[in-house]
Amino acid sequence: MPQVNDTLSTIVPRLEGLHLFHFDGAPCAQRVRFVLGEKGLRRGREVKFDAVSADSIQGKDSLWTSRSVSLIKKENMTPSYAQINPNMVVPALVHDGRLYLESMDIIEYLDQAFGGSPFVPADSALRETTLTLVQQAKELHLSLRYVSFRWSLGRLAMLNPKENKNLKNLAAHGDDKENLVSFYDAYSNKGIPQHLFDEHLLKLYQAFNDLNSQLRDGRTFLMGDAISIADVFWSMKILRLIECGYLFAELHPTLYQWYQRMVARPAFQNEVMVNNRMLNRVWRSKATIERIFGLGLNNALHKLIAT
Ligand SMILES: N[C@@H](CCC(=O)N[C@@H](CS)C(=O)NCC(=O)O)C(=O)O
Repeated sequence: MPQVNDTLSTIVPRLEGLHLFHFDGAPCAQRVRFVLGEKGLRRGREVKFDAVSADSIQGKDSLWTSRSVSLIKKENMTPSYAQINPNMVVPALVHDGRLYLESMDIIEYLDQAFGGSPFVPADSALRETTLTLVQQAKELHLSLRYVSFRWSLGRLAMLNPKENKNLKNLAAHGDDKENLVSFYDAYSNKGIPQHLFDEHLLKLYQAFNDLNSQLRDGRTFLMGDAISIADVFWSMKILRLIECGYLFAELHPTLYQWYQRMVARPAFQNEVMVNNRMLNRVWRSKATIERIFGLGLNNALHKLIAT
């Protein structure tokens, strides 16, 4: 069981039912919301992420309580959230007072706890190949971060010296497995340099090319006939990159068709997109305008491929 046994948080043990600490626009949290939806668990009420009033801690049947942690307001870098998730990232799931971190472990737990068609296959050979593909997606997490921070956030998400110091203090008492300290230190000083953007955009392009080739045999999902955790991880990456102006339909058409099958699923529409549509439209409009002026991510990628 991927449960965290030694939480420092006084909030976690008090929560009844399902509570998800997440952010609407964060791909890592979107993965978990998607699987919750696929398992028939719907989003219930919204409460402040650190609320502990008698009403807010109660669980409701088939509904999960949404505890949004704003990455824009840097609520993930506050002492109360760092006690819940010492890595200071979303998502985190609590089920009847027990804490689960890491989107992959959370999805595996949801399979065990709520049944339904498994996202992590039971067959050991299939499980291994599925998790290899998930691992590949995880390794590209940093690439997505470099590309999306340079393209969409620019200077907006930089930390000021006080925030940077605060992050370092929190990390000194936590785990910082996602290396937020080194990332924000470099990014807040000089942004994301062009060479890193280019290198990571190419890495993503090559990975999507490989997936596109694999899907040419006509399979419905990445691992065959059944949807799996691999589909979940990769589709959320694509969602974010489309927002940045990456033209999948043009560059990886078979992969794009598979992605459309994911988008058409009710869980994608209801749990991934529902509160994310506005922001999604804003990013996509920005990308379209940039494309018209010959700027933007897709133009950058075309130049890189041509060299
Ligand atoms: N390995 C973690 C990664 C979680 C992660 O990096 N989450 C991002 C959002 S996709 C985050 O919270 N970032 C906070 C920040 O950049 O300040 C998981 O899969 O759960």
